[in-house]
This record gives sequence, C-alpha cells and structure tokens, in this order.
Amino acid sequence: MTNHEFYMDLALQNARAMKGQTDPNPLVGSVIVNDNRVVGIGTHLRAGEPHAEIHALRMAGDKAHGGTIYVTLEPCSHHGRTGPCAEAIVAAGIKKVVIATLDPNPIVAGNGVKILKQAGIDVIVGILEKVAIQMNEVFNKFIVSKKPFITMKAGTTLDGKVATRTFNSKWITSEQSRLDVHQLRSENMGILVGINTVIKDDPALTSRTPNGRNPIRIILDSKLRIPMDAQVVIDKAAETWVFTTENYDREKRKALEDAGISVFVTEGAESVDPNEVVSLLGEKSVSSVLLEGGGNIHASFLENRLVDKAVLYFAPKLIGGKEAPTFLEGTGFELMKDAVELTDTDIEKIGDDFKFVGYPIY
Ligand code: AOF
Ligand code: ZN
Repeated sequence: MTNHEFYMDLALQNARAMKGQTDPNPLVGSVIVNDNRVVGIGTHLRAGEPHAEIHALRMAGDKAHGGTIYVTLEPCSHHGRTGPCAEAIVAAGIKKVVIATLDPNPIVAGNGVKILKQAGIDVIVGILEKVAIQMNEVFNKFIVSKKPFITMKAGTTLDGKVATRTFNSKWITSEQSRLDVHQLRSENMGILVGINTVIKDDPALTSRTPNGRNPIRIILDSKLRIPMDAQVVIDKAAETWVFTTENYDREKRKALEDAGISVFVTEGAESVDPNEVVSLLGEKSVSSVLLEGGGNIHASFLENRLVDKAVLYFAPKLIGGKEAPTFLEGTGFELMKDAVELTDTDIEKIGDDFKFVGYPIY
C-alpha cells in the first residue's frame, strides 16, 4: 500500500461507517496530513450538515496550511446547503488534494477539480477509485437518474424456495443471516413488498439492529386489500406508503389515511406499474429501496429492468415440491438467451449459509 492509498483507505473506512445515515447524500470521508502526521479527520454525517472536508479542515485549523487533503469524493463547487468545499480548501492553504473519484453530480462533475487547479493546487484523482465508486453505488445512480437504487433480497433454500408447499417459512436462513438482513434494511431508505406478503406474513418490515434506522414501508396493493390490523398499519414504527390503482376502495383509503398511512394512486386499473412507483419514489428523494418480495413483485421489477443489485441468502436446505413458492415467479423467460445474467458476483459464508451478491446486466 502506498502512502496515498493508506490515507485514502482511512478516509474510506470513516465514510463507510456512516452507511445508512447520509442518504440521499453520498458517503464521504476526508483526512488532512501535514508533515507526515494526520492533523484532521472529517466524515460526512448527514444530508444538510457540513461536508467531510469542512469537518477535517475545522479539526486541522492552522495545521491545514501547506498540507495534503485526502477526499473520497471530488470536493464540491456549488453553493448548496453548505458552501463549496473546493473554495474552503483553497482558502485554508492546502498544497495538494488527493481524490478517489470525481463527483457524478452534474452540478459538480469536474468543476471542483477545476477550481483547485486554477488556484495552483496539485490535484491527484483515482486513488482507490474502484472502492470509492462501489461504496457510493446508491448515490451514483440516484444523482444522475433521480430514481432509487433497487436491491432485490431473498432468503431461500438451495432449490430457490421461500416456503414449503404449505407456505411454512419459519425459518429458512439462519439467525445470523437474518441479522444481516436487518442491517441491509437499515441501510435502505425504503423497503418494498407486495400485498400478498403483508396478508400472508404480517411482517413489521422494521430493522432490528442496534441504532437500526427503519426504512419507509412501501406496499404495492392494487385494490387496497391491506388489513386495517396489519402491523405496518398499526405499529407506528415507521412510515407506511401504500401504492394502489384507480380501482381502489374509496372508504378503505380514508380509513388508511386516518390511521396515518399515505396512499398513492397510480395510473392503470389492474396492477401497480413498478416504473411509476420507482419514478414517484425518486421524486420523493427515496434513493434506495430493498425489494423483499414476494416472487411476483421480484419478477415484475426484474422484467422491467429495475433491479440494480441482487442479494440472495442461500440456506443449505432442500424443500422441493412444484407448489412451493420461489423468490422469482411471474411468467418467466422462454429462452435461455433471455435469462438475466448477474455480473461482479461475490459470495460470502455466513455460518453455514451463503450470501450471494450480483448485479444484473440488461
Ligand atoms: C455531501 N457530503 O461530504 C460531500 C458532498 O446538499 P449539499 O449542499 O450538502 O450538497 C450535496 C452535494 O455535495 C452532493 O450531492 C455531492 O455532489 C457534493 N459533495 N456531499 O453531502 C460531502 N463532499
Ligand atoms: Zn462540499
């Protein structure tokens, strides 16, 4: 590891630790080094609060003068909720700026580097770039598309089943895997399921981890069949948003709204169009969504090319039975050449379970 990589790694570690609390803003870390000593460390904590570089500059004070600043994302150039960091870096007398990756935000995109270079500062871009890009996969998509980054999650047996033919499903994956899912929930701004999942399982869809943030519970329910005594309606543990069609039951909508549930009516009469849901969520600044089933919801999102990432937990168990549901239903593709392939795959063992991660190529 070079010196640059060492300090950038430190900045990346601090940035990553804030996963789940900065969105829709990016994870950003910064380290200032002067005379071979770390004189300032800063991490972005929350959207609307100072950027990482500002925290680091404040800590360094006069010691920033003549130093090198490491930033995991290009310093900003815009007057947003906080001032342009590139100008603050120039004003502090920093000599060198080491950046992991450029900011994909169209209002910054290279302009931060331009300000720094115009001030005669030495700028290096691309240290641990791949890691930095991956860390902000959610932000990178959202800031250019204004659509949420969607992760499809399922916990299945080795034969892809999410329950037995009698719909018994407690439990398929281990407790340790289920804890990992709670972590995943807290890292997403929204969690989306279909109405059948609510009717069958009555899930709370909350994150049971220490300091776990509960995502907004998003339910696709074309006819407003959601039971008034469902946990997601009565428990007040997090917001619940129900997306329905023009075919909805008027009285039920009023009852739900009186219970504090938000109801969104989408176009069309039959089923809720996932494209419309995704656009609406983007408009409401929901930058990340965890899809938690069931199989028809997964299929409709995948067929519409809306799934950005798949996280699949495989338990070393076999159920069998053609009536036993799988995590991906719908009609399915006709030919192998149409199959959705996943790339950049990774597998991790959690106890005896396997956690598989991959990114669909469309
Ligand atoms: C952050 N934290 O540490 C850095 C960011 O809404 P604002 O004014 O805070 O601006 C957000 C934009 O600033 C964000 O989209 C990104 O392009 C840039 N850099 N943002 O929240 C930070 N360095
Ligand atoms: Zn900034």
